[in-house]
Amino acid sequence: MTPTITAFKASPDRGRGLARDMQVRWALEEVGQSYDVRLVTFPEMKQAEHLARQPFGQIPTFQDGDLCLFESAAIVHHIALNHPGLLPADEGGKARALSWMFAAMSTMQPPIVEFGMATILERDKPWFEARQPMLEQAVRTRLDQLAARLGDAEWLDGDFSAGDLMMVGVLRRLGPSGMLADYPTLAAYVARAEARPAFRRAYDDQHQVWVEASKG
Ligand code: GTB
Repeated sequence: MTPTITAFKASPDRGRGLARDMQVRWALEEVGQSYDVRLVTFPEMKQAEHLARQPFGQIPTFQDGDLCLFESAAIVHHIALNHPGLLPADEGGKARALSWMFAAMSTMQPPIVEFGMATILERDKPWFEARQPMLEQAVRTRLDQLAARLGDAEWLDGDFSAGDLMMVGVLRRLGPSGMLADYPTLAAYVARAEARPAFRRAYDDQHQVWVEASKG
């Protein structure tokens, strides 16, 4: 059966692949699983039909037969468990890849998203000038630690895995800030991931959705 995912009909990121359907598309491309996409508007995401798929009224979701999943990391993990290509064969390697997926979502993502959202939403607020350096430092602390662990390695733990896919998905949200330029090994890590054919296919597909939406 061909799974169906949900994605923004008109993504606020203007097709830059920063919304989280990108990670699901990328995982499906990595394992060679074709998929359908149901595009949803913001109002549709808050209606009962979509809330049954995603209780918080968000994208992405993943439906395969009777199984309906939400949370991008859970979806990518499910794909990785059910297809070869995104997890090592040994149990220890699988568990470590899951650690990196959690690290991406729980340790790296919160300061990165908070910094990004403050840049967009709080620029005109009186506290912005005082708060932003603190938020930036919180991101830099995590980038320093991640760069120290990655060193000169190609990927976080052996071959490319779902852990790298989720980590790169989070790091890409720093793109507009230019901050990664201060971390050459992390910038090269992201560039290596973005050069993967599966990433390119996923990126192009979601970008095309934006192109169509912007035609009105
Ligand atoms: N924890 C959930 C997951 O990982 O699946 C979070 C899902 C989520 O945040 N979904 C967002 C959403 O549906 C889209 S991806 N938001 C609508 C809502 O909450 O009403 C987050 C996102 C949105 C926009 C940009 N952007 O414009 O750059 C980047 C990322």
